[in-house]
Amino acid sequence: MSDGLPDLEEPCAVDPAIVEEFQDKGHAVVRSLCSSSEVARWRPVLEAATRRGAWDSRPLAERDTYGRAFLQAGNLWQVDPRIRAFTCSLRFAAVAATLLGVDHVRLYHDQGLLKESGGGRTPWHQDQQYWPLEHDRPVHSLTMWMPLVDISDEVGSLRFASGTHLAGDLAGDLTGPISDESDAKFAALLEQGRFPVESHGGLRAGDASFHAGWTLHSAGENPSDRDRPAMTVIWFADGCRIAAEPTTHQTFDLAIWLDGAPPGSAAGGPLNPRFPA
Ligand SMILES: O=C(O)CCC(=O)C(=O)O
Repeated sequence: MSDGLPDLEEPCAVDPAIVEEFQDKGHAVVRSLCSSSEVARWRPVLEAATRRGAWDSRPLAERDTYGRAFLQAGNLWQVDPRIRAFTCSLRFAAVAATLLGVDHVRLYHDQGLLKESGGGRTPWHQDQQYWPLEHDRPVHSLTMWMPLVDISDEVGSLRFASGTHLAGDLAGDLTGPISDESDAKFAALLEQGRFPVESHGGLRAGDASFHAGWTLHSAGENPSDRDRPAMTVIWFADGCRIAAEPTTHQTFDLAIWLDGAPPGSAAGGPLNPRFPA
């Protein structure tokens, strides 16, 4: 227990069909990873930390497309000691390691993402574009995305372009920020039909989807009258190296999540604990 919050240390077994789905498609969902009563207790803590730490809290109308997608705040486990027990829980890390097919993962960072009522769509993007990480395994990083409230089909969960996890950098330039332009570029690519777009639809609070670093994904708008708080945790396979030549975009991640480690060195400083230790 952490401050009376539910303990999440018990590792949970993952159905082999889910592992196969993740490895084939680059995304999968684990239902009831947290129970509704666990989420009910964690939600106020995670949601309050996200609102407090939001990087851009201007009114929706004043933000650009990416800013309208959600309020976001990262490394919550560093700013609120209670959240360490959520982000660093063995239950989540064990699923991450099983899906990646490795013995150990390291924390990359966590992020609260709250899509406000009336918030815009999340543009198509590949997370790994920002991550200065290299490994011999093509799939070496992943994100857990857990809604903290039940989400209807109308709001929906993330949309994934299946198979893109093995395609690497689809934009062909690791430098572009998430924008209307990058969104249009990816949408045009998807129209060619090479990568089927799939969603796990509405989810219950405590269900969690997992997607690989290169999996192209987006999310719809929030036309409902309720905010959609979600918590994400991101890990990489133990053994990753810091990219030999980080791009301009990746230098932000290098400084914030990897403690400015030198290019080419082993990834895994004090901000990146290993699970299981
Ligand atoms: O919450 C969203 O709308 C998008 C989340 C996302 O892109 C991610 O977790 O990588």
